Amino acid sequence: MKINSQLNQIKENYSFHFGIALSDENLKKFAGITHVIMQGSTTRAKVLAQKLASEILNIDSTFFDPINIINSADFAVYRIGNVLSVSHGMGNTTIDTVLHTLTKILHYSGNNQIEYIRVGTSGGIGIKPGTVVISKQSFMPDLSPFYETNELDKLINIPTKFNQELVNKIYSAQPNNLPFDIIIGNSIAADDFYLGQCRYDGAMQCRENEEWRKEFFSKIRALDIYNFEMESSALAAFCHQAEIPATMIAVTLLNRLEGDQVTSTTEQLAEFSDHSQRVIINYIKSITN
Ligand code: R2B
Ligand code: URA
Repeated sequence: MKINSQLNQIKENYSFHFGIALSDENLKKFAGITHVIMQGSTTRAKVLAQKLASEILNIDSTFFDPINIINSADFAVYRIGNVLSVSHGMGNTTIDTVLHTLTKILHYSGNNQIEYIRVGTSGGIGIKPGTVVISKQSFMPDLSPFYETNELDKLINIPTKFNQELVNKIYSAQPNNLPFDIIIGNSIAADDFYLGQCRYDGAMQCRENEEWRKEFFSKIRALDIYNFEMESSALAAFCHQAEIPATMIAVTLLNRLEGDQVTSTTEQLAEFSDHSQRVIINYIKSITN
């Protein structure tokens, strides 16, 4: 892990976004971590913590309620063995704040070798809903392989390639009889769910028509892009700079060639969410057993 060297001269006693003192007692809770699994919602982070506890630590989840080790209305962090199950909210800007906050704490706690994996949901392009995509590379909406962000008025570009070795390890850890499709491909991180992904069902009307959108969708498939979501470029860029192996495992909730609305039932959505969580559990089990 490569961290800002200026941190050595800055004394920090409190994590504002996680609402915890950076005391020895709290830092100990973050020591010895090997994997950080990130999902959008606090509920999904807790569900994964329960599943990991039962599948990796053999804890009967009927009698176990994971403890959130931070104190924030926006985010949650659960620890299961050497794995953290973390929520990151929605969008590149939100996950960026979580990445800085968490990585500093992990650094102060003496961690050095950690993998970061986002386990998310996405909108598929031309693939069956429920398919899981492991990302090799994240693209900006303009199809550049760099996260473009601003340091005040200075535009900066950071590469958005994920760690290929980690991608292959996760893929190889899956059994042949997975009851859903899994592919390795590329992803686009859009600026939002509606106009950013050219949806016609937003409160504001898109400028572009269906013909233009169809052409764009065929163009991105030629770049091996299979899904839209909203956090992968910030994650890839952050981890590229920090030299943290990272990727994203995202299930597709719909096929954008067939519509804009997510029409699945609550049960189907829970099942889809279980697909991407199953993939990460298989991987974690393969390296812990
Ligand atoms: C996937 O789903 C969310 C939008 O509904 C967003 O956080 C993402 O990347
Ligand atoms: N998340 C997204 O960002 N887009 C979708 O279409 C579905 C989930």
